[in-house]
Amino acid sequence: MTQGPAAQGDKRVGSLIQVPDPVLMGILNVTPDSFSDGGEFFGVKPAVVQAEKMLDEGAHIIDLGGESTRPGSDPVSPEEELRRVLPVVRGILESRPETKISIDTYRASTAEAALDAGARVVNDVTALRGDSRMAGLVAERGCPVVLMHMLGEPKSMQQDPRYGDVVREVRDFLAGRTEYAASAGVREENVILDPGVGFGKTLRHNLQLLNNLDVFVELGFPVLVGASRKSFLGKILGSEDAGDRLFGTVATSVIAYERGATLFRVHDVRANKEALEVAAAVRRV
Ligand code: HH2
Repeated sequence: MTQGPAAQGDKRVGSLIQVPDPVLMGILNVTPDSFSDGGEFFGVKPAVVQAEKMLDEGAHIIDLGGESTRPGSDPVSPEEELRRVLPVVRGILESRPETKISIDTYRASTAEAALDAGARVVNDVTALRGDSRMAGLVAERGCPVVLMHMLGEPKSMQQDPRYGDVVREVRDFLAGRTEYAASAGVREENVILDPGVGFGKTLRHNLQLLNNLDVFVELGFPVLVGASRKSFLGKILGSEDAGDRLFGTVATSVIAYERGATLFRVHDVRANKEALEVAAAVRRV
């Protein structure tokens, strides 16, 4: 199995991230239907304002998505996805030219256009399975790529997901995807792994993954966690409204950090950043 660069204690991700961990990735969904912030930042101006706010709060990366992958969602057309995200990439870079934008897409055409416009990371929830051109594109551009685990597809993934051993199966899947990425020419220092909280997982599966993140860290690549405001938190807390899950989200960030995760994909940058700064200070003593 491939052992990535983090195995040697190097927290750098490709040519992109040379900041100390933890790395905060602020979520920006320009969709009418995302589970938490759907519709809120639909349109270039509100999206750019939200990106500026997250950058001011200390986000290192803005993760921009134009298609919801919430359970039960339908895909949008490639043209529509591009129409949503491209003006926002341009708008953010016009306002804050140094911004590291990650494009949350599984389509090579969308990723390519966003990279051409100045995005620097590809966040692929299908781990390079959704589009046969994606691996080649990422390899050619030499950009960091997030490889995420998902069981099935968004439309049906939450209908009775089953595993023999969820931690082992997700780990084996991610290890296999790192090998695929390497075979396509993706440099190992550009690979980020993500167990895919909420993507074809029950509450128990999500908790088992969070509790065993060190297993993924041991693969030797930086690990990203995207638990922000997700419905498993609502199941624990009894909160129907995704906006009421901030404190639960912060708990997941600190726990994930303690188990070795490096990148945190969150809606609420300031709260998660402050909690992680405290956790990092404790670790440094
Ligand atoms: N979760 C979502 C979308 N993209 N990417 C990664 N790498 N990891 C995640 O956990 C992840 C992701 C879903 O959350 P969100 O973007 O908030 O909602 P929606 O898909 O409804 O737009």
